[in-house]
Amino acid sequence: MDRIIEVLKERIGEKRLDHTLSVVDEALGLAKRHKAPEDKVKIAALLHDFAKNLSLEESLRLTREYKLELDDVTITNTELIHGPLGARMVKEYFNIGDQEILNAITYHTTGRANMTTVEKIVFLADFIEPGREFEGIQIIRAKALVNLDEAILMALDSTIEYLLKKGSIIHVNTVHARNFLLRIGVGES
Ligand code: DGI
Ligand code: FE
Ligand code: FE
Repeated sequence: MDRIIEVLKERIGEKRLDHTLSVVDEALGLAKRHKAPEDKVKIAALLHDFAKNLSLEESLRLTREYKLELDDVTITNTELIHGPLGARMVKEYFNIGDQEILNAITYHTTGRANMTTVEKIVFLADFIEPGREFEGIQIIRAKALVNLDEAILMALDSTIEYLLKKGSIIHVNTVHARNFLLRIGVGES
């Protein structure tokens, strides 16, 4: 744990380390609340933004080096590439073989259909950690304590609205994540 924090400080800097440690706290709280494996949640939360501060150029170089196969939306967007690239990097740096931890890191920005509880918690903790501030966040924070799926649906709606307003590309995994929840009846009163 201490070693990981030392490496993180070097790699992502103080400010993002603060965000990361808030995500760890938030994620551990959710894991206790929803009875998820705390060890996995902790490692995934700690490493979720490992590739965040790399330039697109450096990210592409590493993507080639690791022979990572990424879709063309992910590969042209620094906001999206840091998830899958980060997962690949921490696998190497810290010898992490647990696929659920790696998936939680890979999909923490977009979400995806049929997430495991560990993936859901990392996705949500990143969204609602105390440093985040945007309209409607209080409702999502409160919802996350009682129902992960409903909170994630709200988070996805909020992200999609934000991306629409900005005129940004919306990754299909974000849409798949939302469609999946709607199909299983989440959000119906
Ligand atoms: O890395 P963080 O800043 O802690 O948070 P994050 O990994 O959730 O990244 C958030 C950014 O990613 C935010 O600016 C919105 C953007 N984003 C999320 N989903 C999508 C997306 N951007 C695009 N273009 N498409 C998406 O589907
Ligand atoms: Fe991130
Ligand atoms: Fe983050």
